[in-house]
Amino acid sequence: MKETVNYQELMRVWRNPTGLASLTLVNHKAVGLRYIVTAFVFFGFGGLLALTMLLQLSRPGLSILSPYTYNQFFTMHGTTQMFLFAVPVMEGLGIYLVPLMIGARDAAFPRLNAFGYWVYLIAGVTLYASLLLGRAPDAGWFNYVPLSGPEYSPNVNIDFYTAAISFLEIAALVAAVELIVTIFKLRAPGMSINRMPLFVWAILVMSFMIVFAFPPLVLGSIMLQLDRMVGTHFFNVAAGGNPLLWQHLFWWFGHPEVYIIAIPAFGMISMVIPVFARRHIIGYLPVALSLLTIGLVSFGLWVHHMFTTSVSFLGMSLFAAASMAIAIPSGVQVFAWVGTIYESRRLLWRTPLLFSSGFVVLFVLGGITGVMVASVPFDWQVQDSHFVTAHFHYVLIGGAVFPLFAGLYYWYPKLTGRLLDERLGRLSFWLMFVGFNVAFFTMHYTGFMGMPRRVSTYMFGRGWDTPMLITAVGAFVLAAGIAVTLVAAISAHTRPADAPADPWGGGTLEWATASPPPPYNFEMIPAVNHRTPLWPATGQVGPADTYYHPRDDQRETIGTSILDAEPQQRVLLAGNSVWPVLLALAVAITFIGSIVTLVAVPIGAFLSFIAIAGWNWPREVGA
Ligand code: HEM
Ligand SMILES: [Cu+2]
Repeated sequence: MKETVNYQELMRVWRNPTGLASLTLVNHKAVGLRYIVTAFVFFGFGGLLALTMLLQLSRPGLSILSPYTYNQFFTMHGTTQMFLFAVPVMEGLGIYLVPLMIGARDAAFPRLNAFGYWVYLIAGVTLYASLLLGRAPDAGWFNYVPLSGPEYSPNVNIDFYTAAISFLEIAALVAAVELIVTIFKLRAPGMSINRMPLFVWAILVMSFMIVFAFPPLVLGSIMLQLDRMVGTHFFNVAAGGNPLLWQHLFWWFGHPEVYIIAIPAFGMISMVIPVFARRHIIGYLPVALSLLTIGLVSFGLWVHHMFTTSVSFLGMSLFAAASMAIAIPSGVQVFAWVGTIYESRRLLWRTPLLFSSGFVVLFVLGGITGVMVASVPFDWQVQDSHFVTAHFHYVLIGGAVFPLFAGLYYWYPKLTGRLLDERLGRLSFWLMFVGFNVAFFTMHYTGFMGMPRRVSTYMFGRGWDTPMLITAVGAFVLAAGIAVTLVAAISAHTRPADAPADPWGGGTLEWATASPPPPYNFEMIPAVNHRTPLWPATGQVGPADTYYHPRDDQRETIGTSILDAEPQQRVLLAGNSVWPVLLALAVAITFIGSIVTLVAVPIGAFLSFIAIAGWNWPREVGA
């Protein structure tokens, strides 16, 4: 039975302030949207850098970019796409969708959420400011020492890298912590861990991976910053330091990073395919377990990025074997997706399914070249060539951007109340799919022909000019495809927001509330007794008829037990506050200020202390 809901109170308590006061809002949907939109803006910037690079390489001997600028461009491109686009966009989607999927009114720590966003924004703007100043990082996205050390890079460029990256990763870490607690403690009563939507599983695994992968990166960049600024010798051979230490710290983070991006993408595909195949996914349990396995095993692969260093043969063999083994849990997922499509009796070929199928094809291809480069002698041949660039774009664009577009077309009505145009969606898909393959399949060949990555130009007569021209043309077609989706997204907003709550017939809880959802998500929290509570085939219509009713006059949701989701407590959630943005600014002074002067560090630390005190100042409940 439903109790009466006091909508007036709900709206008052959950209101999102507008204008300047919107700096204070903390609601997970507002913060999630900010993450997603900001990440796509950075994706656009990173894409423009890539197009300029390929324009430069389309003919031999061009001088659109000087070698010095070219170095900044590929470094900023890689850094942008990995740190400012791929990870934040996945976290943003998690922040937006997870509370809806698990039937909570907000995430566990709304203020921390908002704080993370501001940190991310400031770090991104700082990196792009360095590019505008012509002083962007230029030692590649993995920033190897000794090239990036004080001796060979005395300029400020690398300081931007070390300061901005260690600062930025605070954002990734707080979002991860916040998502883990939300998933463990705020699931609707009855949503035991084996009933969680697969996307929630994926976000859980991703978040744990972030918690284990990012601290070594932060540590490494702080150590490098100390080498550069106060003359420590962590990486300085002459003084007993070790440059390989940087590679270990970086790739301990860097390899899992690829899966930190790919796992949420897998999760999205596992949500989209069943809805358009009109059946449950085949092998829910193996799929969930293989997500976990990939997460674990991916921490044992990092040395495959170091096959051309002095690591022992035994070590290399072990890491090569582990790198090949990860194809197994990845394969489990592929079989589940293909099987689900194959077993469907009523496939709905809409844009989300198109992008999902395109993903499966590209991901398999990227996986195959991955197994190839996991073989040590093969890697020795293609190391640092365009073959590697081709391989990792198959994994990153095929394995993350395509699923992201599938997810975008699928959840856009939930996020905005507007469906994206189907014809534009198809056009966008085909342009992207064809353009991508023309560009990057060709790159494998150029790599075999010996074209090294990270060169700003090359000479006539190497046999690279025709394939590079084809690659450039393909990249522009890919970009045109992305632009079509941008047009679709903008034109959707010229139409009224009239999307129904569940336009695709989805089965999970995010479709049980309006599109877009009200700020409090659910007036009552439904009790769940099935993996797809909205699908009637299981003998029940709609969410179970038991509801839990948190209070309407304060920000409240239901806390449940970790495994079985038995209702345990009412959880009081924090409201809007100015302190998250102020704390982000104070921490920014510490990190970003250190580029200019080390005095900024104690000043920033002191201001952070004040902001943390303000954040925790006792206040009235419900205020
Ligand atoms: C939008 C289409 C894209 C195009 C046309 C493109 C093109 C390129 C090219 C040509 C390079 C090699 C530059 C060189 O070595 O001289 C490169 C490097 C790279 N790309 Fe992309 N890329 C795209 C999207 C992405 C995405 C979405 C990601 C990650 C999620 C990504 C990650 C990287 C990384 C990590 C590097 C290595 C940078 C370095 O060497 O430090 N790219 N890209
Ligand atoms: Cu790797």
